[in-house]
This record gives sequence, structure tokens and C-alpha cells, in this order.
Amino acid sequence: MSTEATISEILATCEKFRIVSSGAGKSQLINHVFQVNDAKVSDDRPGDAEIEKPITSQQNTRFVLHDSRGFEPANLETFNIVRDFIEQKSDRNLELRDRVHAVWLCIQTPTHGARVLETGDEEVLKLAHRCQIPVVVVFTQFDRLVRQPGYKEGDFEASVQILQDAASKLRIPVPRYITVSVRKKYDKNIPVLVDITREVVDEHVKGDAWVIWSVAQRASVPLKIEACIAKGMNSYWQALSGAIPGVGHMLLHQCLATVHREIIMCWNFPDAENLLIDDKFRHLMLYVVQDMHTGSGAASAHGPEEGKVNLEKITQFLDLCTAITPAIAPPAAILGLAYLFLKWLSSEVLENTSDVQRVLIAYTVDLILVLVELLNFALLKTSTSGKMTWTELDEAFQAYYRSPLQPSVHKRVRDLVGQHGRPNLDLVIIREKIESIVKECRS
Ligand SMILES: Nc1nc2c(ncn2[C@@H]2O[C@H](COP(=O)(O)OP(=O)(O)OP(=O)(O)O)[C@@H](O)[C@H]2O)c(=O)[nH]1
Ligand SMILES: [Mg+2]
Repeated sequence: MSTEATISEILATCEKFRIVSSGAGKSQLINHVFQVNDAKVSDDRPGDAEIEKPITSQQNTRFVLHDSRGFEPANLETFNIVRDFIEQKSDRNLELRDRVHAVWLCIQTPTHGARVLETGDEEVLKLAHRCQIPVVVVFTQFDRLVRQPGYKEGDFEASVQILQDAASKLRIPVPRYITVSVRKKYDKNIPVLVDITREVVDEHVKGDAWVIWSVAQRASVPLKIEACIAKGMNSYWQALSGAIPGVGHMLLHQCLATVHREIIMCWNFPDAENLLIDDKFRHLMLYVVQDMHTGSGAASAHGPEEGKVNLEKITQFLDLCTAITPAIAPPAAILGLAYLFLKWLSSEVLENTSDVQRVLIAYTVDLILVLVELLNFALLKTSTSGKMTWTELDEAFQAYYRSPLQPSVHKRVRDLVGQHGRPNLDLVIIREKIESIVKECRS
């Protein structure tokens, strides 16, 4: 079994995704992809050239931007500064955290026919190729072309041709490119840009850099889900493989708490981070998965007819979970909850049994789907302003918990990890299956 890094281990080696952007329409694009509006120079040391100044945001601390503003293609001196910066920061001997992870070469979409690439654009492409750093050509403000009277599909083809010609002149492969707009109704390609960026990062930077990208970006939910599934359960696999010293003593509820933190970290939701890692929310999630434990005798704990989850009961459940000792009399009757599940959670040493795996997988999928709901709520909410509160989180939770989706997720997990025999330990297969469960449930 492999012992791949967890999300927190990856982010400990490299906290932020470092991106260089040049050209027109950068700031708006960055705001959109990272969902910020406060990005600014964070470390203004006198004498630093524009590109050397790190631009960061309090609203999303997982990226750092280097804006090559002021870089005039015709001005050799300013170009040299940009070139030196990129060359220096793409040295493979540098730690991952110090390197440039991607370049977005933004070109304003021509609205009247195509225009040849500027010398500066060509230089950036050559440089990225020479330094082997991921580059995406981003044709910005695409809506301005599309909204023109008489616009036809195919009007953009000439610009693609020009890019291809430039690549062949420079003797480099045609770079990946995409048209984007930040305007409402025209912004459907933003998640595509995120996916393309992920692909070029995977190709050139290799390793886990794509995970840092997945965490930093806030425009592609599928990419977040992919990272959660690929990495979020790694603490569990590590524990099982004996990679963590003393792990024989790790209890199931500790492992679930770790998986929970990993996924929340990947979601990168600083507004709600405290709420999301709070015990109250974690225990709600435990409540949902109790029917995955065959020994507890808990049938599915709910049905739509039962209505809202009783929060008071959950709070009691929470206290029990942390305080439980086998000596306590079974309180199951009071709560209508499975005492045996609590006891099992708190005393089960992490082992490779079907019950453990089923609970872990269900927990992972349930949590991801609640977070997807929360994101929908957050998007509605941010337009009316205000911070995320427990009310939204509870609403998101209830929306998932009361949907027909939830029991069907559990059914699929039960089909995946049967009652008997040793569970599958083939990571690739398990991940693929979890991914397909989430995908089917979202469509
Ligand atoms: N129609 C349209 N306008 C856009 C779009 N993106 C940016 N703009 C406009 O284009 C102008 C420049 O956008 P910015 O994102 O600030 O460009 P920038 O590259 O950061 O500019 P500098 O910081 O001055 O180098 C602004 O007036 C934006 O409102 C878009 O997708 N569609
Ligand atoms: Mg700008």
C-alpha cells in the first residue's frame, strides 16, 4: 500500500500556489478564480521591481500572485527583469514553495480580426518553454467579441491560427489556450481555465503541486472534489500501512477527525473554517454515518418524514462521544442513537475492517456533498454580504441530510464495501469508485 502525503503535509511543504500573470485583464481574472477582492502587494520592499512584489489576499491565503505590470514589450530593461525573475524562480533545485508554479499569459481578445502576438508575449512563451514552467495563454474579455453585432462562431479561429503560427516560428509546441470572461453569463470557461492550469501543472511541476492548485483555486468544485478524494483519506491509508509511528493506537474517531480536517483544509473556506472544524459540525457528520456500522444495530437514523435533525440531541451525542467510557450505561434509549456506535467509534483501534472502511468512505462522501451544498449557499450569501454562520452551515447540512441523495449515497457505499471479508486495499480502485459515487450523486 502506498504512503502518499496528506493534504496538510503537502501544504506544509508549500503553503501557497505561486502564479505569474502578464497582459490585460489579469486582476479581474485573479479575483474571479480565487474569489477575492482585496488582493494587494503584501511585502513592499523599496527597490523591488513590480514582478518581485508578492500580491496576496486575506480572503484566500493559498495563492501568491506576481503581476508583471509595467513590463513593456518594447522595453528591454523591464523585460529583462521579468525574465530574470522567472528564470530564477523556475530553478528545479529550489524548494517547491519558492518556485513559480504557473504563468498565465493574458491577451485581450481581439474584437476586430486577429492581431499578431506582441514581441513581449512571444518572449514569455519562449521563456516558459525554456524554463519548462506551465503556461496557459488566456484570451481575456472574450464577451467583448461575442457581444459584438454580427459575431459568428469561428471569428476567434484567426487568433488561434496566429498563436499556432507564432509557436511554429518559435519552434515550441502550441501552448494551451482558453478564452475567458469574468462577466456574468459569459464566465463558463473560468472552471475550464482552472482545469487546464491543473493539467499543465501536473505535466511540468509533477508531484503534488496540483493539490496546492486545487486548494488555492475557488472556481472549480470538481477539482476540489478530486483533490479531497485523492488526498483527503491519505491519513487513513498511512495509518493502515504503519507509516505513522504508534499508529496502532489511533482510534477510529481520531482518524475521522483527521480526515475531516484534511477535507476542510482542501476546501479552503477561511470565512467558515472555524465553524467547519468545530466539534459541533464534526459530530453532526458522525451522526449521519452511524448507519454504516453494522454492529450498532442502527438502521438509517432518519427518513424525510422525520424532518429536521434535532440539534439538542446532536449536542448530547457530541458530549457522549468525547466523554464516553464503557462504564457509562447505554444512553441509546434517551437519544434514540446507537450507543454501540459511539462506543465502537471511541474504542475501535484503526484496523482494516469493512466496517471501518465503510464508515470512512461514507464520511468522506457525505462531508464533500455537504460542502458542495454549503458552497451553493455561500454563493447566494456573498451577493447579499455577510459572513458564514452556523445557520448557513446547518441549512446546508439539512439540505443534504434530508435529500433522497443521502440514503442513496449510503446504499452505494454499502455496495462498494460489503459486510463480509477483508475490504479492498487497492487505493486506485477505491478512489475511482468513490469518485464515481460522488459524480453520480451530483448529476
Ligand atoms: N467586458 C469585460 N471587461 C473586462 C473583463 N475583465 C476585465 N475587464 C475590464 O478591463 C479593464 C482592465 O481589467 P483588469 O482586470 O483590471 O486588468 P489588469 O490586467 O489587471 O490591468 P492593470 O492592473 O492595469 O495592468 C477593467 O476596466 C475591467 O473592468 C471581462 O471579462 N469582460
Ligand atoms: Mg491589475
